[in-house]
Amino acid sequence: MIRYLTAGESHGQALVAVVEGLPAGLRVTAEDIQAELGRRRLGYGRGPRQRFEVDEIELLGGIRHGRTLGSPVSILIKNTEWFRSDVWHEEMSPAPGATKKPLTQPRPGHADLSGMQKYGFDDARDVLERASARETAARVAAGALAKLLLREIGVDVLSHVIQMGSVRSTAVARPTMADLAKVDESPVRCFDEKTQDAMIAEIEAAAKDGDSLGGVVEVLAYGLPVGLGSYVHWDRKIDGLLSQAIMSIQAVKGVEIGDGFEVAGRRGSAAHDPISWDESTKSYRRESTLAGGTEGGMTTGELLVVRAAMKPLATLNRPTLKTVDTATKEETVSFKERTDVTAVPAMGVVAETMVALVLAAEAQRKFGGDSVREFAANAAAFADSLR
Ligand code: EPS
Repeated sequence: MIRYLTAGESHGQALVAVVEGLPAGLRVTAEDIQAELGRRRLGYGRGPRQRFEVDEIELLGGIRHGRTLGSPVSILIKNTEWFRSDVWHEEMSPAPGATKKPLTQPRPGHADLSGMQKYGFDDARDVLERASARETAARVAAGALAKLLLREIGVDVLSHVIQMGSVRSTAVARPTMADLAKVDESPVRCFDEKTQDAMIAEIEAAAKDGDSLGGVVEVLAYGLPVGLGSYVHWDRKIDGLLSQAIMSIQAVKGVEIGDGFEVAGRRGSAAHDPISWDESTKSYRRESTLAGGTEGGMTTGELLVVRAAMKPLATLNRPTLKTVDTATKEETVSFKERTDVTAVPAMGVVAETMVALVLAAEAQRKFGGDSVREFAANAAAFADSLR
């Protein structure tokens, strides 16, 4: 099964992703991974760093002649920031030494203070360099491989922004894979053209005030097989696995499967997706998507709908947040850095990644196979058995 690890700090030399457990024979090019990394940098409201980070990768192992070997895939993503500035060579040097500028004004809402206390650091930089959402570039590289594997069994994962700050889209139409280019072209990755401009205005207003914004993204997975996850044990339920993966994304504070929160206020008679038989495809259908494509901890084979709510970033340009100087214990304000106004559009791409990694791992658990051919044949045989 797919397992992966990321390493690296935001202003260190590079990020690394090691992805283990992919079957042999999966077609992969550096461009496939590069394209996903490019999508993660999209979005109105990102800070100056995104203008020069290129997320250039090197494939260090596990891929030969454009195909996975079944061995761990190792991907290096250089941090342009480190290469263009001597400051970071010194500040992030692995050699013994000490910084001349410890950060001692932890930001409320960031990992800074709890991280300093937990690991015994006097400098918030020891925490923030790894807590930074820069790390998600390595996840997206791993997720690109998961998406390619899912595509072998006809599964596609995409996302769109449905809320930016207080502006929420009320459109019911959902994008399909054919619409993904259009979503990515939207400066806020919003499928609903009517709401897009209000979202941009919301970002501009927050930027003017030096403030930040959160929001909500919706991740959709099309073409899923029935039965990923399981009802038999709490730790095998697909909803639980997806929620953990989504909640692991920096600044995400809420997750919803289908219309989970809205349905809580309905009566049972109006809260479930009716089942019908489709003679043309010889398959069962759910007539609505309230449950978001899962029942009893398993995929139903319908559209998977997962939402992620992101809080506004804790680094602000202008307004100050009250904190305490950890060196003097005196009241002060959190340190200011260049920052993004919002990272919600980028978070959507990261959320796709996390969903794809969970689905790919669970598909492998169900269908097995050391080669992609074996994996796909097992998935096809299972689909046939249901007809
Ligand atoms: C981040 C702060 C900003 C973001 C960064 C995440 O970086 P910096 O402090 O270097 O300006 O741009 O995101 C990325 C670099 C990225 O690639 O996503 C933070 O504090 O989480």
